[in-house]
Amino acid sequence: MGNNEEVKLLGVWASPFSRRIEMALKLKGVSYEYLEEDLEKKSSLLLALSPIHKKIPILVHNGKTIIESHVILEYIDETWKHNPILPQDPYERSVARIFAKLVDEQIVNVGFVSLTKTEKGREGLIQQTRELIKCLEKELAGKDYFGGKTVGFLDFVAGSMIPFCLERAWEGMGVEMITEKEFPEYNKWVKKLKEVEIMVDCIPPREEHIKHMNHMGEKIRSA
Ligand SMILES: N[C@@H](CCC(=O)N[C@@H](CS)C(=O)NCC(=O)O)C(=O)O
Repeated sequence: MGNNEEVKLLGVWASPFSRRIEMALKLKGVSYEYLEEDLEKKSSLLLALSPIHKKIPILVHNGKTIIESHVILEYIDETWKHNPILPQDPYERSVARIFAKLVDEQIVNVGFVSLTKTEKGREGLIQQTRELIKCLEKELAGKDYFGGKTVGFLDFVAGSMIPFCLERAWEGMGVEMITEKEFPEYNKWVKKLKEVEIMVDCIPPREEHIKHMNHMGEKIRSA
């Protein structure tokens, strides 16, 4: 698949936004060239491809540039139609998109702001994040994955962001965020994600990732 096509992904190893694109490409079996970016010193290719946004991930497919991870995921799904990523049913598809927005807008906003605070300022934000994650807990009830029996759009968005990024950041600060007792469905889902080869392939190495998130948090707090 994709042998005579040009598929390039500009990403960053620790970024959930580019990791989720790799998950989708792997699910589709599309071969791609991965180009690691340094966001402190963005490459001329990145700036040429995305002069306004200047962010990763960027997908290049046969000379066309696609940006914004949700848009890229939809593009991949519509271009390579086998192993669908989004639900086939229009209502379920809308639900998946709305939950993906909840993750990337609300949960990310509150969850990562907690990193910028000192211990005292953190607790309220952490509690707010937990409340938001309860919506995901409900959505997972009775399912293996958000996508049902197989992983899909929301598993990529939420999976790359919450257990394999945000929780690691909190862990670096000594906060146990989403306990088994309070979030049994969520924790079952995380275990199931670790059984999926394409997901495991895209999870950043744990210790290095925690260190990286800690370093970012310290940098923000001391700024
Ligand atoms: N909404 C974007 C977010 C992407 C994003 O925030 N990328 C960050 C890295 S994690 C970035 O490239 N930041 C560079 C910058 O802001 O200068 C998406 O879903 O793709």
